[in-house]
Amino acid sequence: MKKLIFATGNKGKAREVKNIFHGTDFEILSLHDLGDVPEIVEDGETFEENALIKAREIFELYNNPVIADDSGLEIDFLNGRPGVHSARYAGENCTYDDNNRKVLKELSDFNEPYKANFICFAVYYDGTIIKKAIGKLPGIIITQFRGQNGFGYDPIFVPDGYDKTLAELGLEEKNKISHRGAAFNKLKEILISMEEG
Ligand code: ITT
Repeated sequence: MKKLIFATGNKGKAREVKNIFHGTDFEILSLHDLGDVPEIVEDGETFEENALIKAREIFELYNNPVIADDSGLEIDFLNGRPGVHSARYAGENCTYDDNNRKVLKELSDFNEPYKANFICFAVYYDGTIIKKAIGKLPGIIITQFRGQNGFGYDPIFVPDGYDKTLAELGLEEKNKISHRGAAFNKLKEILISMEEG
């Protein structure tokens, strides 16, 4: 097995990405698995910059190939916010619930449907090589919270073509359509071909 450290402290993301790499020769270890989740200052202006900041910092710490993602929700009426600020949109130490409520409060000035896209920028870094992949999931924000699965904005996001929120879908079902599923499935294929030389 080839060890890949997933530079995330987000347990929801770790669960999803481990499922994507299940059955491959890659073993995914999250920062929680390694025991320590260092504070990383994500001060990039784009998802790409922040994903690379996380990957580089964790590579320096463990000297082992790393994968990372920076992701978020871009809402049309909010000019792409919360975007790169999705994790702490309602402030330092806020909960997912605080973020969801803040988004719904801001959207209450507009008329439905509230169009949005989830974006995931995934990277691989091994000290020399950088590989990148992006995934996107279009949908709408709804004003009622529905479902218990997933994390973050999942309970208020209904993907286009679905009538369930992401929090009402199972993990595997979410991975088949999600921004993270798309990005990491692409990255996985790139890494498998790299291994095959
Ligand atoms: P790491 O940086 O440690 O990976 P994080 O949660 O801080 O964890 P990001 O900086 O990439 O991750 O912020 C992503 C935020 O965007 C996340 O906290 C959620 O609020 C939201 N988000 C991203 N992907 C999501 C998904 O699949 N479902 C719901 N919300 C998501």
